[in-house]
Amino acid sequence: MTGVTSGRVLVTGSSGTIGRTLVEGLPAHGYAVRGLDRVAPPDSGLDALTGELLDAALLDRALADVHAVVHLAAHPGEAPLEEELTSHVLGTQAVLQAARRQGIKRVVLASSNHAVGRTPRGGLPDGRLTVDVRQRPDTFYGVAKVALEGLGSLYADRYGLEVVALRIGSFQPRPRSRRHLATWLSPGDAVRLVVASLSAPDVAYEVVHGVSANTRGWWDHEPGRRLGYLAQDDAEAFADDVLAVPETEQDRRDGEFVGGEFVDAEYDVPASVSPPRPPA
Ligand code: 15L
Repeated sequence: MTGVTSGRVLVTGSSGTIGRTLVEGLPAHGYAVRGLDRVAPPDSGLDALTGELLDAALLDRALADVHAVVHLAAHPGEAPLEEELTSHVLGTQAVLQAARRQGIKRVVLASSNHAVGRTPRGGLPDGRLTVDVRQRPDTFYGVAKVALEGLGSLYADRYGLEVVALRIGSFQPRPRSRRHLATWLSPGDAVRLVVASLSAPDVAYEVVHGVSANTRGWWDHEPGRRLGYLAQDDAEAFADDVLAVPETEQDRRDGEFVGGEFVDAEYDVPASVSPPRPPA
């Protein structure tokens, strides 16, 4: 199996923060980008469609003449379970089904560290977080990301799709907290990570960490390296600024679990709302 090293790539969530970074960054690596988002793109020159992921006809149009998909579109934080499942699970299944219909094999999925966010740092072998730890969500958002990974695995095993699930840390222009000194994913590394995920040969189903080469990082880089992801940025370059702000109780708690503040009880939300929002 060869990877996708050129051609057209659909980026869902192309108006979001990571999406805009990929729209800008992927062309330099030989890809033509098509966007899909419920929000019209800020760049009117982009080949883009606007609408909802659960619109199968729209997805078929979006995936026509496309060689691979990077699926980012979803609600990026905590919400009631119905909303999370609609956004991450039904939305992802819609994309995977459309990829099958259009004969597209390579699909990169945006998972999150919150799929394993309740993992305590203490007690990890060698203090390293590996991608094979028990799925241990810290929120309904994390539960939905666990299910997204499950769907990716199912579509790889059952239908032969080539799926890379990215457990993304903290995607930010620059690290803003002590936790980010370990969890930061820089914009440049996000592009490198996606390029590696698209172009790596021999992918069936892979989970990789989406973090930069942070001096204070503790998440295993090996699965990413195997795909060819060589992170270049290090949050340490911003450590003086971050550490100039006095440490808070939240900072201290943030270091105890993978998911940082998502683990806190304040992230609890009402168990039910109606009606659920359609996915981004
Ligand atoms: C995520 O998955 C969220 O989408 C983002 O809002 C951040 O909270 C990030 O994780 C993080 O853990 O820093």
